[in-house]
Amino acid sequence: MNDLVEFKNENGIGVITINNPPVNALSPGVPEGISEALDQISKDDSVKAAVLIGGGRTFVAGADIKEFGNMTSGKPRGAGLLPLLLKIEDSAKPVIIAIHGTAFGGGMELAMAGHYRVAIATAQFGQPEVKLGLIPGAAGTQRLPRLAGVAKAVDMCVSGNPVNTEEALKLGIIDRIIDGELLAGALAFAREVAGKPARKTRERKEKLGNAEENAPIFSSARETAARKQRGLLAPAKAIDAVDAATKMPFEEGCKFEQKLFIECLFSQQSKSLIHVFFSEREAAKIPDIPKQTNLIPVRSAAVVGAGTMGGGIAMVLANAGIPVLLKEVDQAALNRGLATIQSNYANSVKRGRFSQQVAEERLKRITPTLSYDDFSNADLVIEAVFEGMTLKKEVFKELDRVCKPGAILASNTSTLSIDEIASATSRPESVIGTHFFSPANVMRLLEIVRGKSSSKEVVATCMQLSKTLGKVGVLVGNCRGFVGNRMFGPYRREAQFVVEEGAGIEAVDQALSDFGMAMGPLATGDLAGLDVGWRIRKEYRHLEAPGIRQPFVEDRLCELGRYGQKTGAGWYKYDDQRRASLDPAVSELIRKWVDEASIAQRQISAAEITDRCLYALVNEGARILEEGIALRASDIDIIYINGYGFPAHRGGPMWYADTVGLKQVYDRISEFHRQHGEIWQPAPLLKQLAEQGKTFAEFRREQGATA
Ligand code: 3H9
Repeated sequence: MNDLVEFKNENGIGVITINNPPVNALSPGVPEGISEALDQISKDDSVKAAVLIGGGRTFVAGADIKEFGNMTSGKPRGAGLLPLLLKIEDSAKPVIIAIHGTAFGGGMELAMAGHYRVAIATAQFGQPEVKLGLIPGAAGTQRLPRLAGVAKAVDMCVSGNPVNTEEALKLGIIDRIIDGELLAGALAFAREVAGKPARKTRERKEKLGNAEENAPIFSSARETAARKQRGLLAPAKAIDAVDAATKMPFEEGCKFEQKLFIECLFSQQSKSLIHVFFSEREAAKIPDIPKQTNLIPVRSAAVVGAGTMGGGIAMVLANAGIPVLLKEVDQAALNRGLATIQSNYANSVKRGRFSQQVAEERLKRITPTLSYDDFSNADLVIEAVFEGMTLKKEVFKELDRVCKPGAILASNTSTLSIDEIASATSRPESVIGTHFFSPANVMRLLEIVRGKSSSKEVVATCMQLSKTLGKVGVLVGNCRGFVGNRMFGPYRREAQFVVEEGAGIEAVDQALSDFGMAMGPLATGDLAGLDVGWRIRKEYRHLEAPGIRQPFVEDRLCELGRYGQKTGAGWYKYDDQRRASLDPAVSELIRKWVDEASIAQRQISAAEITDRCLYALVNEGARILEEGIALRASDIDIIYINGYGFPAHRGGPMWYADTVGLKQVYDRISEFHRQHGEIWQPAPLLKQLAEQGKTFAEFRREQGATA
């Protein structure tokens, strides 16, 4: 055996334990170790059955993803795993797989090769490969339909979502739930089945259905995947592979799966999604804040402002079990805020997300108030009032007066300086930005803005809190708009410029939507409210350099009261169901305005639209990276994927630029610079990396920003 796999003979039952922390991934050495243990079991007459179990916190979370990330050619280990799975299945002595934690990906495939599976109640079972742009590559698409049936196998392989123990038992994925200690239960089970004939999963056919039953399952899955997983390769291939299981003998089905798996593995989409997987985890690591930094216990919270953001934030806290005070200035505003919260919870119950009882418990954790009186108990206060510096400073002055020493004073500002807000208090070390995204109870992103005085404890607590709240926390530095909104400015600026230069409104949104953005930039403006940006632009107008071209259409639309969806009109017009349609009046107005401004009109291709918008993001991202506002390029990617609808299969804007090649991106930006002037000045870091033939990802490593 080796260090990764341990073997013991427990009174006639061979126990094989995988010890590859943290998640027992099938790294090199693990399959080999299991194989050697099986050899011993087969040779030893005193052993009547085997139990395969994971040491530590889980069974097996899959193949070792680190091995996949950089693969461009060669034979992936998935292919190497197949013979081991056959060896397990062909073992003359029954192999019982004992599962706790997760049996995911290759772990699930390993489990399905056993003759029996037993699990504790909290275990999870899944084929999440699709989330990495892959399909199962070790016969998962062939064995799962044989155990769970075709429809469920398609669902699990295409959605990547796991099932719990109870469902796994119902589906036939497992044979027994173990109530007490897993190993003891598995050993008892092994003694029951030892010596009896055991079935091989690959020989089972009873759940494979027939062509007539299966056809609608596959066609509806294909149609849903094309709609819901737009632009992704893996879901369709997963369906094809399960389809093959119903039509081909097992061995042929495995070969077919292998071919599709390899196509996915060497695709750019998979590399991008694997980048996203590791980047999300890396974002949690802050180089100068060690893991053992003291955390401030957050047992109670308060939110100032019961508007859309404040109400949403209160719900997020309440959902995580944290009691929260919700403060407004007058009863009417408080009532409005509470009514929205109540209706949001009622909708969730209606949609079956949770029960009425859960909704009531959550609602009970939110205590409305008109005063700061009870704030002295709060461990964390989040301010979510109107976006204006004067008002924010007034609130923080008051918080400084009423809150206990050590309480975290956070602002949900999306653009304003955290340092200036902190200056209104006598304790800037306790002040930090927690920038939630709308709707706060839905969006996963939380930008955590570190002020120049924010203490390490406060930063570490907020990073940890993001996990408790089910968010992806990304630490950013203090500057106007931080990372997300600072980059969003140039992106939306270019979307407007191309319209001013002759592109159609729908053409702009379509181009970015075809690229994979969840929504086009103009439609996004209408959704968020055009007035938000308008107010911010007015606040900062005095800082603009004179003579720099500014987009004007949105300001004019706002002057006409067209704020977007909420007023029934913005770039588009909306019916009472908020369905958008093009408004010829807007197109006419724009043509009139651009004529008055003497902006030459021309045909603009979809490629130019996407380059203009996306490279504007990238150029600003490069400045942000160079200034250290983001710790690493991948943090910017995570912000854009989770907060701005950037397609994960493109890896985020900085990763996308790396895949295009920074030299090509730099050349195109230089071309825009020549055509459109100062506003397109290439970021110095982009120029430098392009000249050195390097990537943004490499810059991150060279700067030592990773932990
Ligand atoms: C596959 O199996 C293909 C096969 O079909 C065919 C070929 C055999 N590999 O998420 P956490 C690391 S594809 C390597 O923070 P949690 C992770 O990076 C795979 N490393 O913990 C992190 O490292 P660090 C299919 C992995 O408790 C640490 O473990 N499987 C892997 O919140 C802790 O992770 C999947 O897609 C891995 N497979 O969640 C499952 N998994 O501490 C992917 C984790 O240095 N994994 N790490 O930052 C997950 O979904 C979650 O990690 C899991 C634990 C639910 C398991």
